[in-house]
Amino acid sequence: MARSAILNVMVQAAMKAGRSLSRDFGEVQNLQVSMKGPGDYVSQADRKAEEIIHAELAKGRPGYAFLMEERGVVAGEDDQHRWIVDPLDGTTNFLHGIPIFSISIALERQGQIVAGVIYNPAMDELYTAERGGGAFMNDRRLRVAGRTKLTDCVIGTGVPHLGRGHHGNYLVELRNVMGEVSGIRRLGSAALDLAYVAAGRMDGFWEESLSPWDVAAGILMVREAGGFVSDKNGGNDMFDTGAIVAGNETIHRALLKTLKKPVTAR
Ligand code: 2AM
Ligand code: CA
Ligand code: CA
Ligand code: CA
Repeated sequence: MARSAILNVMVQAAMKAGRSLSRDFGEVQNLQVSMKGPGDYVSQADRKAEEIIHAELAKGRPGYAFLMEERGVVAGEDDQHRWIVDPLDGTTNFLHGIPIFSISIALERQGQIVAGVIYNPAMDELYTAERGGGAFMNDRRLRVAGRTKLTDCVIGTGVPHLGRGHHGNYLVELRNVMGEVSGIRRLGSAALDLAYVAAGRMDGFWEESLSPWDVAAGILMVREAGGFVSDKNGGNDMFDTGAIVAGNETIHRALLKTLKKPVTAR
């Protein structure tokens, strides 16, 4: 599979940052951990990885703007292009020595996501997608799972921290989904959750209170693997609402319906 020049720039940045994360993994005592908000930790590992990605992308495509989790907005002269970067998705896992974390890099052109890279350095799994060009894990083409009955499905989710807005309603959603599926998984990296849906490892995924850097690359990954992604109303406002629902066409629709159900009696 030949990668485009721009995807190569993104892959190089992700792999270089991945080497930095791998060096820091297990060194939590040296990482100056602090809390940004309820349950939201940041460490030197996040900041170093972000530094590397910023430098690599700015070198590869000078002038593009950035939206990065730790630095925030970095303006660029080029108003057509924007990088959306999460240097370490799954910081909580990382700091606990759980090897489920990733780097997520997306490129927007005129407001449309055109390329995405998600990399899990601990498992050396590299997910790439380009608009119209399909999604890949390492060199293997990805396709979402084909299951069509929720009862057969493994569904990923993110459990919102107590301080996050929709915490109360989440328990209702979880109970409703639990009652209809074969299993629930909570990986702790929204970018990897979406990559796993693209790879057909999980049949679907939903979470709320996410930020653009958590989902930008993953949205393209799932769509390029033939899947469907929306906000909780079936619209395309994932960045503004922070909510995301993903799966193949049938499971995506079924999840949207289940998530709207009121509390069910037991
Ligand atoms: P992070 O590790 O980059 O912060 C897990 O449910 C997902 O939610 C991850 O993508 C994680 O990204 C993000 N996340 C974790 N804690 C969060 C918080 N307190 N507020 C918002 N997002 C959070
Ligand atoms: Ca964070
Ligand atoms: Ca994140
Ligand atoms: Ca992060």
